[in-house]
Parts: sequence; structure tokens; C-alpha cells
Amino acid sequence: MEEQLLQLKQDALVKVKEACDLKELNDIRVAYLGKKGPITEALKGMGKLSAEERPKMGALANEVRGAVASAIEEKQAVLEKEAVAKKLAAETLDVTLPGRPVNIGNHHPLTRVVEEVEDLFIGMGYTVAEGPEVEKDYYNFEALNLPKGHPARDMQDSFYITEDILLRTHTSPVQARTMEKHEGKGPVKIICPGKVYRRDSDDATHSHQFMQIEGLVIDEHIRMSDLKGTLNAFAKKLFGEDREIRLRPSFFPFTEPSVEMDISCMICKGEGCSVCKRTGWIEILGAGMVHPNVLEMAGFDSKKYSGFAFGMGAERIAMLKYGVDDIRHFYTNDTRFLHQFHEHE
Ligand code: FA5
Repeated sequence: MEEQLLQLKQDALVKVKEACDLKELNDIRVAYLGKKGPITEALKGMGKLSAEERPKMGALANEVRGAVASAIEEKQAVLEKEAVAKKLAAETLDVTLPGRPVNIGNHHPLTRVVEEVEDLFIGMGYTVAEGPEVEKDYYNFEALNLPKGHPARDMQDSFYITEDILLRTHTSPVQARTMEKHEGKGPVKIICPGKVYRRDSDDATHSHQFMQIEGLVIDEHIRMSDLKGTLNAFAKKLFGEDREIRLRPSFFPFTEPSVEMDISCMICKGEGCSVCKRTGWIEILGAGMVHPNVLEMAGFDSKKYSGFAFGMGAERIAMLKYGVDDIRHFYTNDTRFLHQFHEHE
């Protein structure tokens, strides 16, 4: 038995020495010192020994157990230290490494234009209004003096969802909605930016989805000269004093008289090029004095109140302001184009 115990001790100490991790060490502990391990078994078998041998073997078995246990304990401390060192090494932070660049996004040029136009009009006492993009035929057309079957509906080819619901073709329905809310009482002074949709063929200056910014002013004694002065102040502030502007007579069923405003082409400076279709001018907005029928339909007394309205294309303004030669650049998300409008550089 003595020989057996000494062999056991030797084997155990070799295995403890060779253990590479805490799991392996624990397996050795269970194998040698566990309830079913050989040392416990040896101690259990003491009863069979003679009275003379029993204390000797008992002391030896305890000595073996103690030696194995303390070897395991020592090894455990070493392995734990190693594990911590390994973890720390893996988590080392090299503070001298160059950082990863953070790409800062920037506002889309259209957002910038819309915000700039909004700020400009807010500065003149306007408030910002909103309306739905999926609109009722009533607000998009009928309330704007365009009954069903009116030939001027063809001026704006529409995407219908049902017979009475469509994607709004302009931001003018927000005029009708705002006037209705005011229940016949002025003054009204709003600006309304938003997306609009038309079955137009896409080209350098036309898109099937684009943005408009609508303006509406209603009060007593509002005249055409107020509209002209407002548009003039807006254009000069946004494009600079040297930009040329012209108003042309036009027709919209919801305004009378109606005008369109052109700005000299930013690409050819009025010489004529493919962007301005050789005219030297680019149309940016339609406007006019609110038609009495529209005022009356919304509950305003057209003898007491008058007003003006305008609707401008945000893309056209952005094109003029930044010298962009194709409207499609705004929608193709080419980062080479978008990064040119970085505000942070
Ligand atoms: C209208 O939409 C009227 N609602 C404007 C208005 C409002 C007139 C209030 C009177 C009173 P028009 O269809 O002309 O009008 O469009 C207005 C502006 O939107 C145009 O001057 C142009 O700048 C822009 N626009 C029109 N169609 C497109 C298109 N397909 N792509 C890009 N911009 C467009």
C-alpha cells in the first residue's frame, strides 16, 4: 500500500505540474482528491490493515493528500495570475494608434434651400404650415377653382389613388386648408414647404417628384404691388442684388391676375444654354392675387379681404443658387455631388 500511495503522489504531482489551465487543474483535483478518488479509497481501506500498519499508512495517506492539495493550490495561483495577465494583454489599448475617421453627414442641398427660404419668410412675419402629401381631390383642385372636368387640370398631370384621392400635384391645397381653418377671418400669412408629385417626364429641369414652397397672404387691402415687392425682396436676398428677375403674365385658375417669375439662368448668365432651353431664363415660381372664388369657397368675404399667393420649385431655386445643371442630381444620392455642400468644412 505504501508503494501505491507514493506512486499516486508522484503521478498527481506530475499532472499538476503539467496542467495548462484552470479547468484541467480542477479535473485533476476531482480525480485525485474527490470522493471517489484513489486517496479517499485508500483511506477507506485502512480498516483492513493491521493495527500496527494502520496509523503509519493513515499518516502517509494524509501526507499524500496534503502534498497534492497544496501543489494544486500553488498551481492554481500561478494559472490565475497567468489568466489575468493574458486577459490584460488582450485588452491592451494602444493610445498612439491613429483614430478611425468619423464621417460627419451634412444637410441635403434641398433641405438647406427650404430652411433658408423659411427663415427669410419667417423674418417677414410668416408662419410655417403643413399639409398631407396624399390629398383629397377637393383641396388639390376643387377648392382652388378647378372643378372636375376643368381643362386647366391638365396643366398638372396627376397620380390618382382613388377617384377622389391623389398625390398632391402642388402645395396650393395647403392654402385651401389654411383658409378653411381661419373661418373667414384674416390676416393669414403662411409659408408651406413640401413634396409634390406629377406625371411629368424627367429631364434637366423636371422631375416626377419635386418640392414646392407655397406662400399665402390674406388681409384687407392686399394688392398686386405687395406681391411684387415680396417676391423682389425674396429673390434679391436669396440670389443677390445682381440677379435679374422678370414677371410674365400667366394663368392659374386660383389666382387672378396670375404671373410667373423667371430668374436669369445661372449657367449661361442669360446667354442661352441647354439648361434654360436657350431662353436665358429659368422659371422658378407661379403667383398671383387669390381668386375671389377661392376666397369665397373658404368662407372669406372677397369684398373685404384680398390676398396673394405664390408657389415655387425648391429644386429650381437650389439649381440657380448652387449652379446645378441637372435636377436629377438631387435624387441620385451620389456622395461626390452631396459632399460639395458640406457645411462643416
Ligand atoms: C403651381 O404648381 C402653382 N400651384 C403655383 C402657384 C401657387 C401659382 C400659388 C399661383 C399661386 P406650376 O405648375 O407652375 O404652378 O409650378 C410651380 C413651380 O414648381 C414652377 O415654377 C417650377 O419651379 C416648379 N415645377 C413645376 N413642375 C416641376 C417639375 N416637374 N419638376 C421640378 N420643378 C417643377
